[in-house]
Amino acid sequence: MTDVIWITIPTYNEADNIGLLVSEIRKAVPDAVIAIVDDNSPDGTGDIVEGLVRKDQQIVLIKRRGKEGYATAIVRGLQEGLKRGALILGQMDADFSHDPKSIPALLQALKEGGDIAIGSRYVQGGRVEGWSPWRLFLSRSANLAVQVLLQVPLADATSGFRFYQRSALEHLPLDRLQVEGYGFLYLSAALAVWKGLKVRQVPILFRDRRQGKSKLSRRILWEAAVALLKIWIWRHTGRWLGKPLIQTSPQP
Ligand SMILES: Nc1nc2c(ncn2[C@@H]2O[C@H](COP(=O)(O)OP(=O)(O)O)[C@@H](O)[C@H]2O)c(=O)[nH]1
Ligand SMILES: [Mg+2]
Repeated sequence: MTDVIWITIPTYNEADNIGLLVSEIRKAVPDAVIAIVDDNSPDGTGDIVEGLVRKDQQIVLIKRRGKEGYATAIVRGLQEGLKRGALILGQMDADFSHDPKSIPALLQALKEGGDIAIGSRYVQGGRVEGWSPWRLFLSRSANLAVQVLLQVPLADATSGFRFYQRSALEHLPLDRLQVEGYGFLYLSAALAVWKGLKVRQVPILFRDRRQGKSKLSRRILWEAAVALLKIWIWRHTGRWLGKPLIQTSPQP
């Protein structure tokens, strides 16, 4: 394994997407290691990936026992990449919302000096296709709230299509974040900005998923909103309201 570029893909019931997605990523970045973190999907996603692993040594399957959540799946995949010595580590969804054809542009942004490249829907040249006006409004308002309350000058901090330099990831305590889904995404982006890392925003076309169902629920949306308030209070008072969302020491 060359292990230079490592792409983490969390999956839960993505049997209709994963095979084609992997082959499209292969075309876009022939040398990348593609690491799929599957939570024992009832639809057999893991079995499909096992078949792919047999044909392609640059595919890795990380199996977890059950549905443990998006954020911890991302962390697990990225940590495995760090352990195996990857120099550039990325994350993207399995449902074709994140187009593999955009990966080279994200990698280029790192080459040009970025510590992190975020595929962004809400910068010039970026776009969302297939969302209802309501869903778009929610996503845009969430990002506006993050910009104003956390003072993070990023158009799309809730995007899950990203690449990190190894050194940047080593500076970010992602394994200590105690928040799921969108909250995990904007908090990790905010930490990068607060630490002075260079975050590049690369325009992407985001398409709503074609196959399967969204797993990020209303509960996770609500959790992300409450988390925003808690983080705001913490930044202004130094105290957490309730359980700290950033643990002081790594989890055992
Ligand atoms: N391993 C794992 N992957 C998950 C979990 N929840 C969501 N995912 C994956 O994370 C990605 C984003 O989830 P998705 O349902 O598309 O969320 P949405 O795009 O916000 O509606 C997809 O690749 C999902 O299969 C989970 O609990 N475990
Ligand atoms: Mg999706």
